[in-house]
Amino acid sequence: MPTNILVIGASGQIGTELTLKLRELHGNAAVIASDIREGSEELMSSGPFEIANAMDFDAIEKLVGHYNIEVVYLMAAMLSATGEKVPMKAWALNMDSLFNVLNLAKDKKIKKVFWPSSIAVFGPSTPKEQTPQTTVMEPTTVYGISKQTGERWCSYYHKKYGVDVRSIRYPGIISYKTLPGGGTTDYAVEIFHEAMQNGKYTSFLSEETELPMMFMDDAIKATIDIMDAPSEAIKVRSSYNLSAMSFTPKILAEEVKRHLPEFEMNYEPDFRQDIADTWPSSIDDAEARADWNWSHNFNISELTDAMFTGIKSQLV
Ligand code: AKB
Repeated sequence: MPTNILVIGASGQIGTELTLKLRELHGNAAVIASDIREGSEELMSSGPFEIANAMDFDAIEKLVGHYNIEVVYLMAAMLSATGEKVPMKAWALNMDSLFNVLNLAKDKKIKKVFWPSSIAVFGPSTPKEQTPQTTVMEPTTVYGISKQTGERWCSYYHKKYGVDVRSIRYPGIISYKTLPGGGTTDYAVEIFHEAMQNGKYTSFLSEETELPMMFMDDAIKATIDIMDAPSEAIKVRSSYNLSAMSFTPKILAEEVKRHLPEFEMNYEPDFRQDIADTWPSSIDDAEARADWNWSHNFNISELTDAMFTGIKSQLV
């Protein structure tokens, strides 16, 4: 019997590619995608898909029972920029969905949980360069507060109830298959689409704003690697720092110019600048590398090449 897996929030930026990768690894029928909205054609046609609200405990419990689910990846969340517009909704979605899944694991209805945290758990009082795994955390966004709180609850459920929950703090994730929605790092995805369609882009972050970033393939690799690691290797049960590269909008614009020499970049920082200013510029992920052998494959040039190739293949 294959292990049946449920991906909640499967239609989103990371959920889409994670589901497709899990289907490649475990077989299409074993990976159930669910979301509150429909996803891409590839996601919907490659295996089971169920409309479900991550905040609805009964709906999630029903899916778990119906498909004999053992492992849940909870990818549904409201991100940093959108969360600031509707703080209470962001809090409700991010926390209720987590408790639903943690409680199913506590009651032994599922065996293993993946839940993503984010660099948004850090705040202005956190050391900005090579931010350590354990450090000051005073997030200023509702998204960051929900992720920091979620980390504490993951750790609590592991210690108190033996729940096998694993988590990583994603940096900005860059991909071409599904657009991100409502994040502060989204400029690093938008720039490629705008460059290829219009030859120019106006960044909502200033040219010197340095943030930690990662190509989607590495984010998926990390997610699968941490879930495949033996339980005793996972020593951090809140969430692991994870790092691949850091860059500014100006540096990324230079990379885009390698492919499109005429590309024009402008800067009009908006409210997202205030969020970015509170986040680290680089991350120390030594513990993830030591505990479960994390390593990344893509640097900024490889990421840029992959984005151009990927978007071009979608345009034909
Ligand atoms: C966001 O910008 O909100 C996300 C994140 C860093 O978690 N991409």
